[in-house]
Amino acid sequence: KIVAYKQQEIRDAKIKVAMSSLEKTEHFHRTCLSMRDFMLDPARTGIIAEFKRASPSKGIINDQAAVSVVTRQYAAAGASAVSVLTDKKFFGGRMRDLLEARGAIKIPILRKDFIIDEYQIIESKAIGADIILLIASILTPPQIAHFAKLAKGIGLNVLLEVHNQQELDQSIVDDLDAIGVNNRNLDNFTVSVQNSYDLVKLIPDQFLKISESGISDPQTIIALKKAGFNGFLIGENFMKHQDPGLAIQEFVN
Ligand code: IGP
Repeated sequence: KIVAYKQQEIRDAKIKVAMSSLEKTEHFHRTCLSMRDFMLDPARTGIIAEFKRASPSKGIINDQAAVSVVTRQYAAAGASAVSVLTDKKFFGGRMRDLLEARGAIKIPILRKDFIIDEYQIIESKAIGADIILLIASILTPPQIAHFAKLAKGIGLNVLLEVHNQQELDQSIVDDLDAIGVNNRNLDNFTVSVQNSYDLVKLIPDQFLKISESGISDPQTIIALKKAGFNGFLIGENFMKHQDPGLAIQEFVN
């Protein structure tokens, strides 16, 4: 009991230190764009278009594309938001990529990374992100509740990613804005959009519903929309082309 209380005290102190240093950065005090407004805007597509150089399952996908050019083209093509990988080891991303995207576009930016500590949430605000990702499979339910609350408290939007009903049932809290069903099985990397159809009925209507991964044709989006999804996270299908901006344009037309 003493240990738990000390841990809490130390955590609070660390958050204070992180806040007071990152508070001085350019983006920390900007007001985040509303994920909901952009996802539900009838003039936009509901697509969250991802900038991803590499992935554990595919290796290098695209090491030529420039983040500011591509994200601007994503936004111009009607994407509702842009996702930028900031994990270096597995996805070839950098925090600088997100900073560059922030300078290029005025639609919400999702920081795609493995968030496991409060520091990363405060950091996400400081680099200009609007949305953070919380992955249910790598966090405990109390962590999800705590991280979501911290993020909302500094104005960020929160997307919770789930893979199955158990994760969904045990992770839902009011501080979330959106729930994403990942169609990719993280153990063996197989992709099945059926996972989205199976879980959508179980997501309460107060949350935006996002289908993630393995979406490669417009027909799938039409079907997912019919099933109740508001958002569609697409990475590889655009990034595998030399010109991802052109790929999204052809996809939406
Ligand atoms: C995009 P795809 O199959 O369109 O490239 O998938 C996105 O869903 C995927 O990159 C992703 C991801 C994640 C990456 C989903 N959840 C968590 C890193 C961490």
